[in-house]
Amino acid sequence: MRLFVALTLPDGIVARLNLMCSGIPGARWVEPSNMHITLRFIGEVDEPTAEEINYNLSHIEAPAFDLGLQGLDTFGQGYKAHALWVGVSLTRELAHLQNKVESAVTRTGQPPEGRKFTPHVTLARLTKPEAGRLQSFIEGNNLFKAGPFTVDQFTLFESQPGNGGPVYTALEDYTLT
Ligand code: 3AM
Repeated sequence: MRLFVALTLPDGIVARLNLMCSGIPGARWVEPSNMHITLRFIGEVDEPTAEEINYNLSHIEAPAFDLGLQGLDTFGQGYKAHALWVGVSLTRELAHLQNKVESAVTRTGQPPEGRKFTPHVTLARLTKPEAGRLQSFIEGNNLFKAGPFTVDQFTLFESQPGNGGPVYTALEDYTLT
């Protein structure tokens, strides 16, 4: 099974994000029900490993915290941009939780995440976007701001391929104190 750990977003914020999702030809917009903040992409694991990951995640003790969304950016630049996303404030509490999740996952033998943690909500995946259209979309929406909202849980998701893109299923929620 293909797994990842993420934070879900309040419905009102998802609705506002979804309102932004048009106006870039060729963009593959993320379904509102799929919007999230990834803490750790795990990838393909067997069932015993998934159970071990679930066990470790369920023993994480961390406080609930507030989080805000702000601004737009891309992974990759110009016509090489491949993901368009809304930024997430990297607070001390978020970094703390992400560290604990990383350690819970790597303790099961998964390779460590090599990339710097850039918390974000992906709005669209892009393939060779027209740079001008992308730039004007970013300029037109860059003042986007949402929250702060309270994060009081995190979630283990399974990702399965579907006809209209991946289908994410929440397997387990873990409460923050
Ligand atoms: O939070 P986002 O939408 O940016 O891109 C995938 C998505 O991130 C990412 O994991 C999240 C849930 O699918 N993802 C998918 N395959 C990946 C990989 N091989 C990956 N992240 C890193 N390496």
